[in-house]
Amino acid sequence: MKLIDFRKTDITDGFWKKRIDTVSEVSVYNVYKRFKETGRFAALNCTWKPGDPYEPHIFWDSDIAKWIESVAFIIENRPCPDLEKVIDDVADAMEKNADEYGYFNSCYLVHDKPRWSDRTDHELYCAGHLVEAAVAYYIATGKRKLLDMMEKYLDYIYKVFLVDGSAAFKTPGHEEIELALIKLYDLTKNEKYLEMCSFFIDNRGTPNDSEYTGVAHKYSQSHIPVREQKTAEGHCVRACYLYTGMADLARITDDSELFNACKSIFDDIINKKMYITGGIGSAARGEAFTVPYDLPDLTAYSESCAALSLAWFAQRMLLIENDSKYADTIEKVLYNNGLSSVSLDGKSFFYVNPLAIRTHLLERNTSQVNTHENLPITQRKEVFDCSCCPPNITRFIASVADFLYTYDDDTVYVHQYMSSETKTDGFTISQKTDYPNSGRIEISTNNIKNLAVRIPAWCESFCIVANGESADFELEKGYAKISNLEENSIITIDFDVTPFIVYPTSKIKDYISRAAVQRGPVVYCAEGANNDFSVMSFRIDTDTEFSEEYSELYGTYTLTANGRIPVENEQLYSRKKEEMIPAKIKLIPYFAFANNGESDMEVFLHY
Ligand code: FUB
Ligand code: ZN
Repeated sequence: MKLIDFRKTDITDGFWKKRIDTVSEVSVYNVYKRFKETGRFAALNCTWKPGDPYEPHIFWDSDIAKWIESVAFIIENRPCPDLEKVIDDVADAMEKNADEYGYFNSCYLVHDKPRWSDRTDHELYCAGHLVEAAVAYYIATGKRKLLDMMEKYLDYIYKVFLVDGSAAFKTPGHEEIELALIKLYDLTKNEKYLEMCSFFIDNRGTPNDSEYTGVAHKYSQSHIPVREQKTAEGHCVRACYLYTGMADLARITDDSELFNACKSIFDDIINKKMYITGGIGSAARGEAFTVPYDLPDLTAYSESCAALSLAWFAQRMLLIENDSKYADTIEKVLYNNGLSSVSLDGKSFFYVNPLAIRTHLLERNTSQVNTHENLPITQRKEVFDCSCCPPNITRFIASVADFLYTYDDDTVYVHQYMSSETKTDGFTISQKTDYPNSGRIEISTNNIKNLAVRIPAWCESFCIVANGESADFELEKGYAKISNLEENSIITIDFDVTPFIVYPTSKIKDYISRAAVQRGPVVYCAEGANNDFSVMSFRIDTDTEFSEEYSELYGTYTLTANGRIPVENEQLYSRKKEEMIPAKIKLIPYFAFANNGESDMEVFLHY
């Protein structure tokens, strides 16, 4: 399948337009300011010396690169000459400081450390992000400086790794360059980039991969060759960046062995290791996947970058196989962990996205210095020492329309629902919808023969009308396929978005006798700030009716549900069951938690 690039789509209004506006008007400027204040832009001048403040860090270049990419995506639709000037200055600084081979890494250039000596030091990771930035900036502006520099740099990497084999390692400790090489290949069609991508993918976890093989290196997916990997292991962002590159390579080279590895890894994630919010990563230690069904809410790691990387992995799988599980996963990320990563005002970010906050436990963190509980922070921040997430979120939201459609000669697949207008390759398609607030989507098509629309996994009842009549469709792997459309057609879909209860499997021990609430794709949570009782001790009536109230602030509904709370009592243990009295709980979308001060929060409520 082919992707309809986000550049061909205009998100016209509704839920996502507001998010894109906030990212374009607030977030991207705020991230710039914070990166400037913290020395990240100045580092590119490579003038830092020991004793100076703001010592360049091994992946600051990648922070800047993701920010550049975000701006490049934004200026496709709205000019930002001020930000473009910043990028041009970055390109000048890089050009000035790159060495004769095109090598550029602001951290390595100012430190006296031999290059390509330490696999964990992110040189290839930074190069990969800079390649992505260069491609995006070139596409947006036609300016070649960054792109030419990165092509020269890649020639050097090719020589060091593929020709001379002179680096101390074969594959990067943090994957990223693999998928970046594919983006550059897509732009240039230069086979050399495919060869490099295969090299980094196929050497991983083999005896060639220097001393980094063995069980201990599940962390960087180096325990066995990637084609033999069947389960998602190790550091989640590394993992999903690798899987994204693997799926890209499998598609382009028609490599079914590689694709099958991706398939079983993907299934392992969504069936055993994914949070209801689309988050991944159950352990702070190693920022990693752990064992199946280990999905603690309070100590969830669920790094923002990890959820985004899962969405990108799923998107690449959709280009190979039309199965709605991929787009369902993307939708989970979009409306939950993806959006919770950024505050409603667009200024601050979560790195870790927990599914519960119990404020009284925070004391445990501070009472004894040496027994840190690793509880996630409870409020978003504008910048982190390790600030990989903020510019990742801005580029993700700025290019969100990338998730809408794929197509081939026969059929256009609609994966996500957003008010939008798209013009591409001889056909047009537009959507009018207030999704996810309403389940109604009106799709207008021109010159599309067959249309396949995703029926979300959460949806139990829907109807489809094509050109005024109840549509004939075939259900195939989660898509309703409507064939032989008229040249100009209007398809109206109605999904039932009545709120519902979600029961987790009891294999997830943390959630036994607990359930979550969802409305359409949006997962809800209860916050202490909106309820005058402990949200953890609330028991929800599983047959509750929900009442809904639209919130301008959230851009969607808040819900109220019925249940019970215990009557206050002094006994720590008793032979008598606690007395319960009726109570109503207010629920807000999970993505909006922690926008109202520090507060308890629960996604899974007891029943
Ligand atoms: O190492 C670069 C980035 O920093 C990773 O992707 C994140 O998990 C964070 O550790
Ligand atoms: Zn991150």
